[in-house]
This record gives sequence, structure tokens and C-alpha cells, in this order.
Amino acid sequence: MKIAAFAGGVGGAKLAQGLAHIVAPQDLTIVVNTGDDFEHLGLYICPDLDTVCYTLAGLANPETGWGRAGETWNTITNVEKLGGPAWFRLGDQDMATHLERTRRLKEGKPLSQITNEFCKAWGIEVTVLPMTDAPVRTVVNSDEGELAFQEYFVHRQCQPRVKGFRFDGVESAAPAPGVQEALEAVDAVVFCPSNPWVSIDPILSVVKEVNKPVFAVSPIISGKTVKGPAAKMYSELGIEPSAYAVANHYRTILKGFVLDHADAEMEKEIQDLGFATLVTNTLMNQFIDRVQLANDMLHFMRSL
Ligand code: FO1
Repeated sequence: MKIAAFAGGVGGAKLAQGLAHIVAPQDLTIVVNTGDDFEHLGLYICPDLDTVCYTLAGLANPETGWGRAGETWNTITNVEKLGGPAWFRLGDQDMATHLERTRRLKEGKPLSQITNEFCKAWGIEVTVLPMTDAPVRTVVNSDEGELAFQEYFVHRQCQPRVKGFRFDGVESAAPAPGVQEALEAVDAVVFCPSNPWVSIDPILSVVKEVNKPVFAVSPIISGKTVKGPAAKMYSELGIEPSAYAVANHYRTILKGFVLDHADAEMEKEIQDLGFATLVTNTLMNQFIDRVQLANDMLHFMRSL
């Protein structure tokens, strides 16, 4: 079965790793959100792409989910001593990725090509694609006005109340080379358990149409997000955060929805939206959980 998976950062990366373990490399394409990308300290940073790649390569920091394992922080500490901006913690090993990516971008290479080159260097066999090579930026409309995504997420620690989102630059952004081709070749598309508002919606805003069966995994379990502000966002937008809210978010596009055992009582309500459901363990703390969820999804998708 050929699969394309849409992913944001940490949650998306975990399922991507599970899928990569059981699907042949030529049959798996991960399309990654780049709405969180930004320039910082003169460097071009792609948090979700790096989180997905580091996770697939076994290089990710297991505590934070983002950044590198065994990281040191000498550069950012010295930036701070000089009075520079240190709110976005760039580790020394991670910094090499941003330096080299920025250098290649300045040479005129597209982000998708650089990502492919980095994947080869890190021994990643599945295809990882940025959603677009164009600069699309997620902007958070909040009670404090419009905020650039990382300003809202990291600098302000998601404290401002959100009112909505827009994806700056999306009108003129085409999907990165390989994205449409992958979507035509696959049997199914998986929305990883990433934030629907700021991880999956930006990808959909660029891709626009998905004509293959779509299966989503809820990033919300028992009304809470495993990591990140998705539940807080739903509440602030006047929607009770739940697996049902996520299913309803995607209602026009889904064929199947995967929810955690903890939310099993919502299964019927979700089925009434018109999709098939799978209730399973969606918490992916350990590598084995990621592989198990990927396996459960493959069986579920094949059965439909
Ligand atoms: N997240 C934080 O909460 N604090 C940080 O200082 C931080 C630094 C950072 C550096 C590189 C990178 O690739 C990611 C980093 N993240 C950090 C995570 C990241 O910004 C967010 O998790 C995503 O943008 C949301 O998916």
C-alpha cells in the first residue's frame, strides 16, 4: 500500500517513524508543514521538517521531541551573553543544519532539494517533502493582534488567546515538486496526530485537493493534547476540544478516523459524521507504540 502522510512537528514525526518502520521506503512520502518556518539569527529554520527528519534518522531529542539528542548549547548561550535573542533555543548540532540549509538556499537551491540532500546524508530512505518551496507563513490572529507563529508559540508560549489563523503567501504557493505526484500515486493519505489548525490546515491550504481516501488520527485524547496547544486553540475558538471536534474539523475530507481507547464513548457520534472509525492506543511514548499505531492504521485502511 502506497501512503502519503501529512505531518507537523513532534506528534506527526512519531507516527511518521512508525510508518517508516513498516512501509517500504518507495511506498511512503511524508509531506511536512512549513508554515512554522522563519528566519532567526540570519538563519532559515524549518522546525517541523527538522523534527520529522531528526526523528526518522534517530537523532531527535527524546525529551523535547524537537532538536537533537545529546545537544550542547554553547552558541546560543554566547549569543545571549552578547545581548542577542535567545528565546528560540538553537542547539550547537542543530545550528549546523540551519547554517548549511541557509547557505544552500542562498545558492538558489529550493528547500525540497536541500531536504532531499539532508535526508540522504542522515540515511533517511523514505521521501520527506516540504509542503511547498515558497515562503508560506502561519500568522496567529490573537487578542494581542497578529503574531508570527514562532513569536506566538515559543516566545509567548501560546499565552495569547487565539481568534483565527491565516497562511501568509499561500495564494502564490505551489506544492513542492513531488507532492502532487505522490498524491496521485498513493492509495491513501494519513493525517498524522498533528495540530489541525496550524500543522495540517497549512498543508491543505497549499495542496487544496486530496482525491484519495484520507485517514486522520486524533491529536486530542480525553480533551487534552499530548503536546502543543491544539486543545487550547479549540477552546479559545469556542469549540470543546475533543476527538469529535478533530473529526468534525476534517468532516468534508475524511474516509476514516482513528481515536484513542480513552475516547471510545465518542465513536458512535464520530461515525455519525459519516466515517469509519478505529479505536486503538494512539499515545506514542515509545518506539513500539509508534510501530503499533502504524500497523493498526495499515490494517484499518486496508479493510476499507
Ligand atoms: N520549541 C520550544 O518550545 N522552544 C524552543 O526554544 C524551540 C527551539 C527549536 C529549535 C529548533 C527547532 O527545529 C524547533 C524548536 N522548537 C522549540 C520547537 C518548535 O518551534 C515547535 O515545536 C514547532 O514549530 C511546532 O510544531
